[in-house]
Amino acid sequence: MKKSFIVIMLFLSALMAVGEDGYNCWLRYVPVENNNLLLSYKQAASEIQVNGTTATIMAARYELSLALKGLLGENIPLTKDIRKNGSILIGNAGFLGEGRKSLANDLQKAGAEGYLILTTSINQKKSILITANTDIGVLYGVFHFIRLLQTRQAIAALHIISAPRLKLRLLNHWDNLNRTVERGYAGFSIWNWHTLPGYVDQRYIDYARMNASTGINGTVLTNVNADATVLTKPYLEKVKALADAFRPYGVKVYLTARFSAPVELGGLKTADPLDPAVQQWWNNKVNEIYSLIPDFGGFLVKANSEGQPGPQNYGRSHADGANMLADAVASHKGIIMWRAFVYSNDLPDDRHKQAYNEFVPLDGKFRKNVMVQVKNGAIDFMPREPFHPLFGAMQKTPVMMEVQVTQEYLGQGTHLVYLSPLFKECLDSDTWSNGKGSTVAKIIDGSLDNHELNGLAGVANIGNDMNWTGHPFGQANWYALGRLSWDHTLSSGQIAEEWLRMTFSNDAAFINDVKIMMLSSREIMVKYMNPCGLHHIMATGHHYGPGPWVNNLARADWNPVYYHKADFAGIGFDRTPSGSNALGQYKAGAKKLWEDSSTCDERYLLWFHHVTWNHPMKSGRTLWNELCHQYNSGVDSVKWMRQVWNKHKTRVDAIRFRQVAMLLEIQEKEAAWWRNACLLYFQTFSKMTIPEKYEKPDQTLDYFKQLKFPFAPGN
Ligand code: BDP
Repeated sequence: MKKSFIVIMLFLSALMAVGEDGYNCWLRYVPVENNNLLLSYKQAASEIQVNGTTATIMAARYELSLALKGLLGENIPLTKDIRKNGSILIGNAGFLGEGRKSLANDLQKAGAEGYLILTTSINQKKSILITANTDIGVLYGVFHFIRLLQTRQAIAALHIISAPRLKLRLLNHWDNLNRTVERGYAGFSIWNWHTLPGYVDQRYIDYARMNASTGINGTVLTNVNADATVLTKPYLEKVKALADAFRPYGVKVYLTARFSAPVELGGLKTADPLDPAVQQWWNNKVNEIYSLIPDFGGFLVKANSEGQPGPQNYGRSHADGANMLADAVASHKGIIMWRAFVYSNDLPDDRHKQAYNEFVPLDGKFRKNVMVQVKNGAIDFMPREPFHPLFGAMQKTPVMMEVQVTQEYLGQGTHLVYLSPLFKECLDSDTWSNGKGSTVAKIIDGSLDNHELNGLAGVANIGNDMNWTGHPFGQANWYALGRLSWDHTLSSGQIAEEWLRMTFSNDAAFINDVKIMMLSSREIMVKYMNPCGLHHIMATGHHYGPGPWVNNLARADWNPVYYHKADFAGIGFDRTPSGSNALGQYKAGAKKLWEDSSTCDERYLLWFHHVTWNHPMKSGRTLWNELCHQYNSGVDSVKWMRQVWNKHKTRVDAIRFRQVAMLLEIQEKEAAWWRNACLLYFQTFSKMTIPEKYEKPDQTLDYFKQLKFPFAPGN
């Protein structure tokens, strides 16, 4: 062998030994390091019997074999009939014959998508049975079982019954057909429309695996700012190829429907939803889609919002528009997710109030297969918002929640911000719609108002970067979306711990520290970006970095000054009856938390009140000093996050360690940028000094104002 060849090989193997590229996300099947545990796992998994041959059961078999090989370090043989103690049987309960009867109760609890994992006796041999009423339930059960091993749980006596609390567990991709991703920070779209349908990238299958492992069961492939081209025949064939790739994993495909498609594609003069020719056009289009994709999920629609066409262009209501599409998909069991993210420049009213005012009168007017999709907060995916007042206000309509997994306003691709606490904060909020305890979670899971149709969607943070999400910790937010949509009662801590164990390491010291860092990260981001209820003070267009001074945009409610209303007297948006009275859209129980500026939960103070710079805060500080304190403590906390991470250098592979370390360094700089720019700007109104003990801004306000980022991603 040539010497140079050997040197290259050594170099390559050294490289491979030091790092991981993150592609496998949490489906990393690395050897179990504890010998006792390894032995017990080997004893419990000495052979596998698989009942069934469908594509979904084959996917389950593939995953289980792959995982066991990686975790246990050996190929586990398949058997047709269990002969040994310590076997695993996977399969649909339909194969269990008489044995099924004894499981009737458990199977009933598992429902259509849930599963059982039981330690039991099969052929008089101690075995683990993973079964369900459906094949997809079996696959979910297999992923759960694998997770037990990945997180090093004991598996000697299992009795697990699990069923999803939500029916629709969706990703919303804001991916354009040219492969740019609106608000995407992880490269280009993973959908390579040009090479589809002929070329089905392995990545599509791995995407489906990742989703199924968390319970995600649907994906909207295209941007809500929709392009009608995706509804043309050649593109529908590409969509079909994706649907075929995802189907074994239970991931249904949905598309965004551009409301003006009948005009743009069909050559009609109108897209009026009450026009029979328009209705016919959609019926034909829908039939065409279902002839290619029999289990097509339906449409997500952004209409009459931010320049998108919609029924109001023809003097019709959102219900008229949604119902027309709902009628077209109904016979195919399709659904329409109609977004409530609407606000109009022509209305001088507080943007906070507009969706509620528009949609509440339509409650009860939608077809059965329409869901209204509402963002978690009333404005727009801010670091902290009160829950959207539409939750609990449309009891006759299934309302689903939309959260942003991609971090448009939450640090984009450079900040480590674990979002489960944000999602849970909204889910756990009490709307008081049916008295105390009417949480957003109970509204979106349908239990409060008895809705069969229910769901949660997250705007995806996925792109074609090697590790899918750009920031390695972005994967945790994708994972958390899936886990919470399966079971919103899980705690953020449990989800973080599972994810850390599977993605990085089972080392206790590492998990303890990094979990605390993850759980604190959202609050830290709020402090250095939007403390005390500030919101929408980011720079224009790309939304990267601070821009509280911006006051020159075409629409009043696009300008940060519209939201913070800083003046010489004070700061904040008065949403009490003396101001916009957005508070009036909440029930008394919820309102109570916020209505009085002297008792208001301070995390929302400037969201609901305009208060003086000297307003006394619970800390004993004035508002101005509190803002200085919070901005500084946010920055200091990012320094702490860096220390936590650096402490665990030896516990993480070198590549991912360095990626996170570099990103945390950027995060610290950007946190200081937010602090300095915001304090200097607000100081022009407060005329107060930044207390001595805090670090002084290193640049002038003018410097921050002139920063430009013409090629910032996601715009
Ligand atoms: C805003 C985003 C914009 C989206 C819009 C939406 O900046 O890119 O199109 O939300 O949700 O936050 O429709």
